[in-house]
Amino acid sequence: MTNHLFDQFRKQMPGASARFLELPDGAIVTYGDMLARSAHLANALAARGVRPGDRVAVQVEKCPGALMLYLACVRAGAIFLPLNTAYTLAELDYFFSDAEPQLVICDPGREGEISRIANKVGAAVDTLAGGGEGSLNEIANLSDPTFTDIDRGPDDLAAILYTSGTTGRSKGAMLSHENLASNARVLTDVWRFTAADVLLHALPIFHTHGLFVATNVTLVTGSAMLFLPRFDADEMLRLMPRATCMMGVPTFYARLLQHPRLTREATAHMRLFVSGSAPLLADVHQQWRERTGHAILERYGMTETNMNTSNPYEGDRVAGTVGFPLPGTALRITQPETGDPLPQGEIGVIEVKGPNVFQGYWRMPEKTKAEFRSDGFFITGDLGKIDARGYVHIVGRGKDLVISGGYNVYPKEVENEIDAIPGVVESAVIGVPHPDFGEGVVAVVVKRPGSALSEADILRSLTDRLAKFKQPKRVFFVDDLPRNTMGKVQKNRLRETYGAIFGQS
Ligand code: MCA
Ligand code: AMP
Repeated sequence: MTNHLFDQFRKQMPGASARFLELPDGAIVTYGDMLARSAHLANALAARGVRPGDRVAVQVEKCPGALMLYLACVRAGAIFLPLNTAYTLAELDYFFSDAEPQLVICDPGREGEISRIANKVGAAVDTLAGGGEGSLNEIANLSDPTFTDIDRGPDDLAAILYTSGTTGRSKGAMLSHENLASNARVLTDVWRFTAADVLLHALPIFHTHGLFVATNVTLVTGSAMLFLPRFDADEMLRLMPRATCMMGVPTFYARLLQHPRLTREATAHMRLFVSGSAPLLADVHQQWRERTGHAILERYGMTETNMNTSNPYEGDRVAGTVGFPLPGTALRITQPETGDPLPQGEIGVIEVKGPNVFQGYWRMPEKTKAEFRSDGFFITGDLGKIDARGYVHIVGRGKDLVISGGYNVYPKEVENEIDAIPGVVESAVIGVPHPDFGEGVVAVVVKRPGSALSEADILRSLTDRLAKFKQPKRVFFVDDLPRNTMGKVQKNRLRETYGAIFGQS
């Protein structure tokens, strides 16, 4: 039997007693523990009726068990569907109806409310929590500690990750075993990962960065992770002397720079700091270098493509650029409307092609077709250019997207929710500079004449509808939205008006 992705993990797997995870309290999960627990859980999934190709939707707090569940799904040939713990029931309802999972796994505290929406699509519900509680853990405890990995080829799906859409509807990006395996192998090479590495892991494990980039690179090298439940600057600095590398969103770096204990000595044991998911300010790059002596390595990726580019391990890590296309990934800059390649140095849309690029959007063949050129290049929607030395620069977004603390927020989705509030005529949602989150979400709203709606009313209405990170940090009321002659809302003018409200411009 071959299981394409898990076989890649097995290749470099060290002995059973080698450390895979170390928790903040010093508890260790060895590679042997990982093999046994993922086998227990894979057997539990099978016992719950999960068959190869079934979707397993998971919304649980970050804990070793959640990571084992990902590996159990891979081994069982199921499609892992991780969900941000911030998602509301309304958001989950959409994901379940679209993905039609066989099984939903959630925190024990949410079982009742989640069961109500999962049952609508005929999905069974189990629970799992960090302390070992939960119905799936109970079934796993009673099942076999060995499991024969299900046969899966390179093109079989390993995961579906939902990514919000410019139309306001989330799309499920289908990622194959080889999409994930190829990216893990390439990143291992370009970032020089070895079995001796210890990765400081504080990212959530329901998105590409923390789940695939960090975890899969660790697994294909047989290295270890210091596994934190969440980002905490004090904890990061306490553990850094025992780590060799860290992966983070720019907010991690901005927050660590606020900490007085961030010094050359505190980072002396580290060999690599990687940043991605959102633009890293050149100023943060510069300050980090001055305080620690390390040049942060910035890379660029997407849920649909895994990682596309990286600054070099050896050579100049240039602030404000995302480096070179990864080996095996072709990248070009084109004229957005026609797809015609542009001369070097000109700004256009970034397109990519390679084994890292996803298989399309779940049950959306038309949408998938629209995002690819006829020669197989995927249109990222990011605007960029390539400089004379070959470094890729991201200079803006062709898509209407806000990135807040590394989380994507599609304005259309938020506008749709605000427009549905009684008393609202229309709204425009924008991102403006924010000192902590990079960009902060702001809503500009036109209300009906005589309506007494307040900022607090709008925010209250969104509480059960949208994950907290998507909710506007501020709401402003105006009589009219600025529009161009075509009637399109001029968001650039709104960004100018509200650009300094978080104390930055
Ligand atoms: C939390 N809040 C946020 C965010 N996170 N608001 C806006 N944007 C956010 N990212 C809310 C909280 O609910 C809270 O609301 C208030 O803001 C302050 O929360 P705080 O305690 O300061 O936040 P935190 O819990 O410390 O979280 C901040 C964080 C976290 C550590 C930056 O958001 C995070 O881990 N981000 C990483 C996201 C990530 O992994 N992205 C990768 C996606 P209140 O006080 O009102 O309750 S993968 C990807 O993008 C591609 C593929 C790639 O290239 O990697
Ligand atoms: P996601 O949908 O969460 O996968 O987010 C992908 C988007 O994040 C990309 O299309 C980019 O707009 C953005 N992104 C990721 N890494 C970087 C980076 N290093 N610099 C600028 N934008 C980035």
